[in-house]
Amino acid sequence: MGVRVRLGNKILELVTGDITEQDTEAIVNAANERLIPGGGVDGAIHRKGGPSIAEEARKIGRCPTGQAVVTGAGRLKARYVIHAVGPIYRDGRSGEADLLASAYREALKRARELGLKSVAFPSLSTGAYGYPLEEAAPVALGTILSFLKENEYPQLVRMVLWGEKAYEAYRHALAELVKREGLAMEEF
Ligand code: AR6
Repeated sequence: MGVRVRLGNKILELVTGDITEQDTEAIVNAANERLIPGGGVDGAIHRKGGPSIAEEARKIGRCPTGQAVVTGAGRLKARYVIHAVGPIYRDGRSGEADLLASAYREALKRARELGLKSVAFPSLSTGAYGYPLEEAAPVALGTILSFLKENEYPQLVRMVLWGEKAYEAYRHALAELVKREGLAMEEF
């Protein structure tokens, strides 16, 4: 159950749930620059996916804020984990929005490079990194929607929101975006 927007053969959808349970070809991790397993989404992915993810990440080494790198997904259903590093929120006037948009865009580029049809994202930066949900949601969804318009892959982007509060913030932001762009939002 959730909401979706269609752009030709491409879909952006919002659901509540757990990112580690997704059967999309890739899931995105809310990682840190050192790619060292932490808490939140990152902790859940490494716990459930097993040690191979951290081993691969260690070989890559670092990932600057606003960038994204790929590893396998260990024991998870997905084939790949795309580790994206969102910004730590300070005051909203320190380039956070640009860095957050970049983290989403770079993760989507990794999916495109791999020719993936489907990818699932958590709400980057809105946990330990302190980005307010209401500010993060329009940045995240605007970036994803532009990317879907301009690229053939991925074709399905699923935002997996942890709990009703996050889901409502994203649903509200999507409704605004859809209105502005003259698109239609469907419940499913
Ligand atoms: N599935 C989907 N969303 C989740 C899940 C889950 N299983 N668990 C939490 N969330 P966070 P960040 C939501 O803290 O803010 C780590 O230590 C959560 O409610 O995971 O980007 C890393 O190593 C929140 O809205 O990521 C970094 O050091 C969102 O996912 C740092 O935290 C993101 O919360 C990254 O912080």
